[in-house]
Amino acid sequence: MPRRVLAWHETEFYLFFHFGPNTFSNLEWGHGTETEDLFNPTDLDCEQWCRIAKQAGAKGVIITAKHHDGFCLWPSKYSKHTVRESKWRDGKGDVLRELADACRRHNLKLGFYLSPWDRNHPQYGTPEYNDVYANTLTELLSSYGELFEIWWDGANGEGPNGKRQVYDFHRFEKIAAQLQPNAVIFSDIGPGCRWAGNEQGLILTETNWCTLDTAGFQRGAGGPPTDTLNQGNFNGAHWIPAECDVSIRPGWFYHAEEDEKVKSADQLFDIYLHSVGRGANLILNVPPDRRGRIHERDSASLVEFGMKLKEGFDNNLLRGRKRELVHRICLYTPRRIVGEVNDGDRNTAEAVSLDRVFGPVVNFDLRIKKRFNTIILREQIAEGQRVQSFKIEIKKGKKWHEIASSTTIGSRKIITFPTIKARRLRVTILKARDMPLLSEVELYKI
Ligand code: FUL
Repeated sequence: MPRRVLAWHETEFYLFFHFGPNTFSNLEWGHGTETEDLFNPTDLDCEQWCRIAKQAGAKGVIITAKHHDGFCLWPSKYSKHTVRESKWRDGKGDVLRELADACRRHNLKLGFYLSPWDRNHPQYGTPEYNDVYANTLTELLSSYGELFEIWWDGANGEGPNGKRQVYDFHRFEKIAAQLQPNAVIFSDIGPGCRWAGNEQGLILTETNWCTLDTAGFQRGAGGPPTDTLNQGNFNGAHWIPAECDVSIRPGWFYHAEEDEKVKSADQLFDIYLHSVGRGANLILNVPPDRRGRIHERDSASLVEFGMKLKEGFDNNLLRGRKRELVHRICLYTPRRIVGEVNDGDRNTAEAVSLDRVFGPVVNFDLRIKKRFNTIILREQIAEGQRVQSFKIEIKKGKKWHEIASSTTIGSRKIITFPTIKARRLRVTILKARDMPLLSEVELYKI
């Protein structure tokens, strides 16, 4: 599996910034006819965006470099509808430059949303627009340093001349691969990662395969059914993991009337458990306001959420504890993947034998009874996704009692249950398509 894919999985949670003329017109889908002067943030502060992203525990950010209205947040050579034509900073501003610099200072990864649909560009709906998009993409991917993701939304409406575009995605993918070989491309069907089929940020069931069949499907209206996008395909031909997108507010862009509707830290945490905790990545939209700052309400929720994450997952009760493996394992040694499931190292894994005699069981002894309510399992996805079902039990007296069971694991599975007190705990892999490789098992009281 390419390094960029593994790096993408480890990025796990990042912020999305929808920002542009819609921020000032109060629209969600701008018409493309807005005057450039409409875009006029009074106090743009990308430092503040990045500080808050860090406090929330995000590892990166993605911004709408261009949304459907066609307005470019940077002075693109290939458009006349950009920050350059606006009075903001006398036409000398560049939002992407400020954000890229702030990301570098804060060690955050960066990605761009470049809407293929363009309601402003005069050539949209003609073959020439594919040249325009290819040039714009080339400019964007060569000017702001390394990117971790490129975002292609599925919306494809009509342009100013009433025509829809037939996109040359194949050409765009080639440009991306050449200029940003470490970036993963998001769209409904990848090729890097897939839309999870809803905008609530949720994997809806316990099952989430990173593999997907894309043959015969297209981006946008021609995509796979949303439940397939949500769960993936068990025998899917391509590694196209799910990315869950959701906004901290009802809309994607900032609207003052939604200030009272910002999701709470608890709601965000619940979304996290149902996205990252089900093996997907989470992209959480936080729209900057008309000042060009993240609104106080949003930042309060995000900072509290970040603390919940940090404190909740700070003390892994299995670290340093004696772990017994009931059966022994054939040590699996291609490359570096030998290690223990409670060594805190994502890059080491243990093979759990599916041998019928010994049983595919990993046992933990906490030495004294402890209270806990959350378990995290991680699979060594560098070798693929294998586990189909598993259960977790605690020992009460001489008997084992099941406290939870589930299906897939993948990059990360977080299972929560009412707090219990126990000394012995075991994880049993019930079904797997191949020898299960667990890289981590963690236990918490959150
Ligand atoms: C969709 C767009 O139409 C929405 O405006 C928003 O950008 C969302 C994330 O993607 O395709």
